[in-house]
Amino acid sequence: MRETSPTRGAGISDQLLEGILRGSRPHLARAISLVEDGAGEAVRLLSHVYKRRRMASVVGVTGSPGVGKSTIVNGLVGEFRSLGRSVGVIAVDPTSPFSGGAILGDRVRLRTHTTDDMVYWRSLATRGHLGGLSRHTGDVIALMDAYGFDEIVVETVGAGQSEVDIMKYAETVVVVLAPNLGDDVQAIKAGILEIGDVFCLNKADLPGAERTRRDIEMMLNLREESGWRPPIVMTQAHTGEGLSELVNAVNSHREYLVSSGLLEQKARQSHLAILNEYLSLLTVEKVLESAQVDGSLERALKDLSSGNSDPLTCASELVKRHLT
Ligand SMILES: Nc1nc2c(ncn2[C@@H]2O[C@H](COP(=O)(O)OP(=O)(O)OP(=O)(O)O)[C@@H](O)[C@H]2O)c(=O)[nH]1
Ligand SMILES: [Mg+2]
Repeated sequence: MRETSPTRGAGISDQLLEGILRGSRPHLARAISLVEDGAGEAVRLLSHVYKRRRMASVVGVTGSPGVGKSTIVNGLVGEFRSLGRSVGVIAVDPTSPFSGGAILGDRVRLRTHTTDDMVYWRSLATRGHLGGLSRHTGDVIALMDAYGFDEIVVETVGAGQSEVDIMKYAETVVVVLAPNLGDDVQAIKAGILEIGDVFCLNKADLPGAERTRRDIEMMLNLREESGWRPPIVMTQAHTGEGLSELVNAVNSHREYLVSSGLLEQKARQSHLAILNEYLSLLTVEKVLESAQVDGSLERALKDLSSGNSDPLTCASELVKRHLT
């Protein structure tokens, strides 16, 4: 049966919610666009969606540009499908602050499984949001979860420190590395080591793979002891080699989270992150709005340009004035 598209106008959030819960793809697509556009109806929709979460497993895939993240995500989709699990994929694209368009306009999009009903791909633009994730990532995960995907895979822009963001939403973070990338060793040192639950050494067909594996191993030895020792899985994502081992490693980590009780802690972390996003959004909006009305914003801007005050003082005065 052909699925009808949601119509415009009043009651759109109710229509979309109903469609999503019934598993309608066009409704899910429309809802994600609504959320991305920051439309007013999105707020109402999300308030219902967050109550209808089914708790899909969320896997984050992160790493430097070009290490093979998309190829791996593509392979993971295939592996999950062979286990009978449905998959929603979110790929976060970097957006140029100048053009508003994707920087990597000519990037190869690896999307097989496009005719598979149980797989859905969606790109989100970061739109200048600090960090490698779109501001809406948490909301889109909630939408895909309410829709009923068993697995949600998020590929993030590999942009150094910002990769840390993915931790807020993913239960399992796969850090992808490739042999002989001097930068990667730097990245490991810069904190990426702490965020990996599973390390994937991709492009294992290239020379130097074994040495890089030992480097990662050594750095993992320096990591603080915990109940989970992140495995290093060697893959050749372009041929599919090692991908089932990668899925096994992800599943083992999941089992560990459940048996150790850490899963609950992760959920709290993710709720806190989303709450944080909304708190910042709402408080900034409120302060700016009322500061505009009573002229205190204008005064602050004047003080700044005349050098009579500094941004930190101005901001705390505005917060004191308008938030209490
Ligand atoms: N030799 C080799 N090449 C690979 C392997 N996996 C992926 N590639 C190639 O590496 C290139 C980059 O792969 P992508 O999957 O686009 O990498 P990415 O990390 O998603 O890239 P960005 O999203 O642009 O950061 C492509 O040409 C792939 O075909 C591998 O295991 N070995
Ligand atoms: Mg990619």
